[in-house]
Amino acid sequence: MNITEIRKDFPILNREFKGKPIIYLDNTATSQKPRQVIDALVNFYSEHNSNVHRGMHRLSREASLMYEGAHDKVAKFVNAKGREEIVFTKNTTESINLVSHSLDWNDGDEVVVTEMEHHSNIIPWFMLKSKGVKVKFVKVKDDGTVDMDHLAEIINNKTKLVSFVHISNFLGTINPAEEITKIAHDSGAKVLLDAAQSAPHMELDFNKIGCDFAAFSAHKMCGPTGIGVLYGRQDLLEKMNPFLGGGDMIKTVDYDKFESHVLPWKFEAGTSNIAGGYAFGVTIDYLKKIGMKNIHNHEQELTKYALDQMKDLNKIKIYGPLDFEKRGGLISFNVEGIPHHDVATLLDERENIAVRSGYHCVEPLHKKLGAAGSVRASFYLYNTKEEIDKFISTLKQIIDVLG
Ligand code: 7TS
Repeated sequence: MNITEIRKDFPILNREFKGKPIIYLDNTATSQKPRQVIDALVNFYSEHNSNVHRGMHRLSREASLMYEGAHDKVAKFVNAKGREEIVFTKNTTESINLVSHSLDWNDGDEVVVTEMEHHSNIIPWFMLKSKGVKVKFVKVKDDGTVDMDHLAEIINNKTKLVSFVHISNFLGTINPAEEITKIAHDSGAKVLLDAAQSAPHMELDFNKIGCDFAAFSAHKMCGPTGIGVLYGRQDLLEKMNPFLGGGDMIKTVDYDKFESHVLPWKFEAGTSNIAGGYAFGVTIDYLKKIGMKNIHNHEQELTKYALDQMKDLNKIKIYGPLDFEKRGGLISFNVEGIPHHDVATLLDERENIAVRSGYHCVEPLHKKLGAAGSVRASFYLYNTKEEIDKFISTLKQIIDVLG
């Protein structure tokens, strides 16, 4: 993997502030976009723009094929059966909300999530309270991994769904997706995998993992904002009611009834983000050309490189597993005596280093760990060891002066 060549694909990496380059380490929030994806958006609007599934004219047929073809590319990328298992949504959040709205809930049903979930995988289940649905949390152990004994303890025949994050956007932990799925299935529960942080960074095979649903966002994997995916097993999606009603999701409508369209269009009501969807297909081509295994290996190398140095720094508390092989390419930490927002602001002011600070939408676990927030550095395919060196040396300076 030639990082120098890859970096040339990302125009934003040429930007400078005060004569110095940007060091973008906020990839967990959103990734940067390669020229190929930006060009795809421009090309769609310049040459092919039209609504899909609505016109007999050539432009509409062309746009429909481009938009539909992107579903096929995503299906292959995650080893789904085909486009019928791939619903385009707005983002991971909408995908999870689609499942919470469309599954058939009964009073007393339980949803099991882990203590390390993003708010997007907590709030949609809390919102089912009026239907009598209860949310249970699996404990996270001191080493930042899921307590599998506790999981087995709290799952029972009332558990309708186990919904968990594949790679934590706070701890970085890679959860044992196949193992958790098996435990859930053995007790008759369905499984939703929050793949927002795994789909961009590793090879994924939803069929092998065995999950019933999975959610992820294009914008975290070099794609445009406003496009997300809900993967769902075809037999389950067939039985579920549509989340939104309107144009394009119906086969027939009368004054007293309607019949839903075939999958996946049944869940894609109204005019979709057509250009974004098409450009997402181009994004998948881009990632596949580089190779997901190569991307994962590169990030693990960067993570090991950064962790090894950070472990030796004074006054630093690192969250999540210390073994780089058990985590994705992100490191959340705090510096004793310096508020997290101050660390982030100083990194930015001194060397244009973009990191995130705050709760990262994982407020309950921060509170459980006694943290009012944390600083998070997160890596992607275009980051280099030189950037990590700059990040570490600047962090050291900040600690020396203020810590
Ligand atoms: N799940 C996980 C694990 C995430 O990291 C995020 C976004 C989401 C769900 C929601 O994704 P969205 O595309 O619907 O917004 N995480 C972050 C973050 O860590 N910083 O900003 C967004």
